[in-house]
Amino acid sequence: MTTTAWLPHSSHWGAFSARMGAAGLELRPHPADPDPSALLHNMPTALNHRARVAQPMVRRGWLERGPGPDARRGRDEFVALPWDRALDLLGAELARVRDQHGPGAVFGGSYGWSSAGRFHHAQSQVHRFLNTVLGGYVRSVNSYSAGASGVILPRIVGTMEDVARRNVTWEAVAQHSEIVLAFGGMALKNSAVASGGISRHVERGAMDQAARRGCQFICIGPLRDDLPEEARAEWWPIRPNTDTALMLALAHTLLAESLHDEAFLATHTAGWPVLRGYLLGEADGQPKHAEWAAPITGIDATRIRDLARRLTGRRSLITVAHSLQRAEFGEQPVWMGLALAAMLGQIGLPGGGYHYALGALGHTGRRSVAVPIAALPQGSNAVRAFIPVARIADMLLHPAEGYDYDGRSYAYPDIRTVYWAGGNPFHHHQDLNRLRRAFARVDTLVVHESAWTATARHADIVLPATLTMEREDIGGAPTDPVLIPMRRLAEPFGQARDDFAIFAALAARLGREHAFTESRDVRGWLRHLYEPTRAALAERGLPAPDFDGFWNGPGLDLPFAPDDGGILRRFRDDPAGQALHTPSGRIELASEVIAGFGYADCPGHPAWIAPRDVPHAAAPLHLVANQPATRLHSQLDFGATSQAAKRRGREAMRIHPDDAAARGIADRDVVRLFNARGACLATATLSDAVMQGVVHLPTGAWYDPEDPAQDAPLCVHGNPNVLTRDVGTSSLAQGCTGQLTAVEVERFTGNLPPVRAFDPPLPILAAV
Ligand code: PGD
Repeated sequence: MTTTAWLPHSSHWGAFSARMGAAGLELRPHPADPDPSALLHNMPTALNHRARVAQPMVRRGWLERGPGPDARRGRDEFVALPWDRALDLLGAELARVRDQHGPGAVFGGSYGWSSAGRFHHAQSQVHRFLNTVLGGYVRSVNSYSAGASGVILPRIVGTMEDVARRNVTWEAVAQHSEIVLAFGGMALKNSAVASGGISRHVERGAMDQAARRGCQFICIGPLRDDLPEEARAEWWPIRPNTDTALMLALAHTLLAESLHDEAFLATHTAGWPVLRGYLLGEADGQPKHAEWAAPITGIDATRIRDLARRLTGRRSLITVAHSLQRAEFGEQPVWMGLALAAMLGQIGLPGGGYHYALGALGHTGRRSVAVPIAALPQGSNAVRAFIPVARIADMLLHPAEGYDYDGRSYAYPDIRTVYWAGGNPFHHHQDLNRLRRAFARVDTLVVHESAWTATARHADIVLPATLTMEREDIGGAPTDPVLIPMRRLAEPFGQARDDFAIFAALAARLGREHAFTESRDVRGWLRHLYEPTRAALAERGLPAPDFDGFWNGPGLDLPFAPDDGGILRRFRDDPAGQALHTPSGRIELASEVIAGFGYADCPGHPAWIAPRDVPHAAAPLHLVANQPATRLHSQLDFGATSQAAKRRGREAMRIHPDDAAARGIADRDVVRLFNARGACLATATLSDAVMQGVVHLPTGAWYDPEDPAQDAPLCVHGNPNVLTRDVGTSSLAQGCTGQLTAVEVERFTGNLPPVRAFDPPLPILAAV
């Protein structure tokens, strides 16, 4: 397929247009984008990469011995099968599990970011298939992004949508904020990405505009570049996972010096006397003053008190990054950040108050689109069982065992089949050696993938999926002002098929094709999903072309709703009439409901609970394992931007020059990171943008075990999730704690093993 016409398309990291030239795919970003993402350049090289899955594959052991637990997953041979045979086998296996064990034995949580289109969204496709064809599945709730905050925020202030999306906008920051205290920073690599698509990256410009006006940005965190240069920020290095102690000390100073807004606390909050008593140490005898926090955080007490004073008498904004809650007791900084903002009394004012996760994604700090954007309906799920998403290995390893979550006790279901499309657990989950043991226990693991990720390598049945560029779709997000006709840019690789086509063929084998497809083909679905947007535009008297007009255009402009400050502005202005949906109708600085759960790891008010996963003699460094800057999670790790940032073919780990010198490590040395759970190689980059005592290895390098037959093989490529802990944030939310752990690092002196993560597994056998 070669076309000289530039055709529109979209991705989570940016809308663009492309054409297929003689030298391959050429891309140009959306013309309205002031700051396009370099992640776009991962796309062209992906189309024909050797890492692509070319045809259906079935693991040899599964083919020969049938379904059942098998420790050979991840190191067995694969057999290439024709589509019809692979689908027949899978259809029969799904029918077996449904008939013998019921749909409650199928885990279809299938967590993952998938791709940007509204229709081919793989997670929605797999959920719709399991609901309409099998009768349901065990689902997962919450996300790896916001596991703790997603549970606690609704109990203390409002939903994620209201607190992280429809809250302080970047326009308001640019115009009104005077001091922004950013716990965990607001790194542009995170806001470059918005699920569903983004046509304008505005964050750099907004911070630049604010800083030029005199707004002071302060980055609290172990990495200096978690705020961009344009913010002209002060960097306050802090010992990882001690932000709650700093927040408490800032709050204590405000209280001790009567700088807090007593009137706002009286009219807009509940539980202030409980929090005040805790700050003063009434029950535990320990006032949470700056001297108390200094040795915990590593920040001098005088500076803490000065910072508290600087926050008052001006428009202050407190932001708390997702990263802080992706750690042990991650609920606490989310709650205490809100409490600190409440004490400052600015919540609901333009550019002021509290914005959880501002800059965590390109959705945050945006106005909402005023017309609906349809998504694929998923049908209804007859299975009630669920797990908090990051508890997957616990579920597979401990069927029927009990666990606590959000005030109730549950038992893990007994899972026989795991079905994954659009996610990569060998990227997103923690303690990967434990995950391997967990996946060894199921009867069948099915994966739809475009490339040989480690998840595909551990599957029994691998079905080759198209990349978004190889299909037609509609791109749009509720925070972006353009609906994009995503035109097909290339022919499918090898025998790859769309997830929809795969599920339609399986549904036919299970006698439920119409229930799944509703007798629509892809174009039929796109027309159907476009209609609500068109109708709403027409109703407002705005340009509303029919589907063909939209499809042949460059993208349809969508109106934004006004920047009204969301629920917090309304609540500020009218606390009785616009009460919050919390038990008290107010911001809860203490929660009787949470206190009633009786959890020691999440008490009834924000509290300092010393983390257990901290550096010690055998693992003396903090590891920060955060989002990468050169790819989205693990997607297209073989693409040009991601590859250009690797050093000696491995992921780059940043280390402070003093920590490197103490270990005899030089820039570009290959190093081994290790702890009791696992080990990986990476290449050292010496940098004083990382505080001493901390090393930084982002997530997303594809897991590449040197010898998969071992229990805890060395990952030769640099996936930090071989090191992280698979433990929930607390009994309240059971969120993922992958952001931080403790490690040691040494120069690697052995024979350097090759990186094989992007080579297809060998041998691949032909079917007999
Ligand atoms: P991705 O790499 O985006 O990671 O975890 P997630 O699983 O979402 O995986 C998406 C997969 O879907 C890719 O393999 C891609 O090829 C595939 N895919 C894309 N489009 C399609 C499609 O159309 N069809 C099919 N069948 N497949 C498709 C991300 C998760 O990781 C997240 S959201 C967070 S916030 C967490 N962050 C951290 C962290 O900070 N630290 C650690 N240690 N661990 C984390 N894990 C989490």
